[in-house]
Amino acid sequence: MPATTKLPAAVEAELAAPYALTDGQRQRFRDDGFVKLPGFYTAETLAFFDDVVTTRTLEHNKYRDVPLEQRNTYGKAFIQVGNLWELDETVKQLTFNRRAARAAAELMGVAGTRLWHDQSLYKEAGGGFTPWHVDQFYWPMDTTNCCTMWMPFTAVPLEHGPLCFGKGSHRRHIARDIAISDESEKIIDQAVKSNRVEEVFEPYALGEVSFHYGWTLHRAGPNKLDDPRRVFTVIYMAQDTRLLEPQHDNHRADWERWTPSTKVGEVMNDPLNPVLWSQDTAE
Ligand SMILES: O=C(O)CCC(=O)C(=O)O
Repeated sequence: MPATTKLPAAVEAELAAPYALTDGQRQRFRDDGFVKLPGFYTAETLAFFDDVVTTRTLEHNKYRDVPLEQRNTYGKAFIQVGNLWELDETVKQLTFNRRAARAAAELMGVAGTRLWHDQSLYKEAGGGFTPWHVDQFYWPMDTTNCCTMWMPFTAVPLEHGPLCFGKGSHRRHIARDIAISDESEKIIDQAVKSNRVEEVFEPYALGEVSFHYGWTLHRAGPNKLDDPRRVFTVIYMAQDTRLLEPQHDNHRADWERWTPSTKVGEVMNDPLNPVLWSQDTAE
């Protein structure tokens, strides 16, 4: 693994400092299933990590030699590289940052957060839409207290493919048993419309991030611009989350990849799932 690059002092300080969440933001997250937090990271922090995450993502891009038109819908949607923190000590400092792990805990109202995994999601120039789906379909967790931080390295106007959320859909039990696919796009789109779920599709300002629950319906539009939509995500779960008996192959694959030493019914205390922030150890 490449040696750690020393973080600029201002970046290091920012990653350790809490984000001042308001009561309104916490309430919106719980009511709507997502919240967008402006000014979460500064331009300096974003530019610093953009470089290293982009380098590692392109190095590990399995579609390097496959043109967009030869890929399926999922392959057109983004280049996806998981657990970059295992590949790069500098990225590890981003994935493990206490600012975001604490915000996730405070939004969910739990005593601490554990890492599920990180991933980069780069929607190439001309890349396709991300079909409607719910993330927790894939995750064998015994809790609803799990969420993703979606962190773009740039501002994301509508033409760049920001996330679109189904407001309040984490409480509606809509289409929870479908893997992301052309089918999920069609079925969930119909369900969203027939259940009158409000679709919230807004641009992201530079420095803005969003958090969404594992059961929140979401999708993203295509990238109509000439530069890639460069996004990093970190997935958190409550620190006491236990492994569910897997229900299908996607659960089994995620178990094997993201928490291999955990046994069914145990707290996910695998070395891949450290507690990143806990009120018991907070300074
Ligand atoms: O970035 C995208 O297009 C999709 C992201 C997503 O589904 C997620 O982070 O849960």
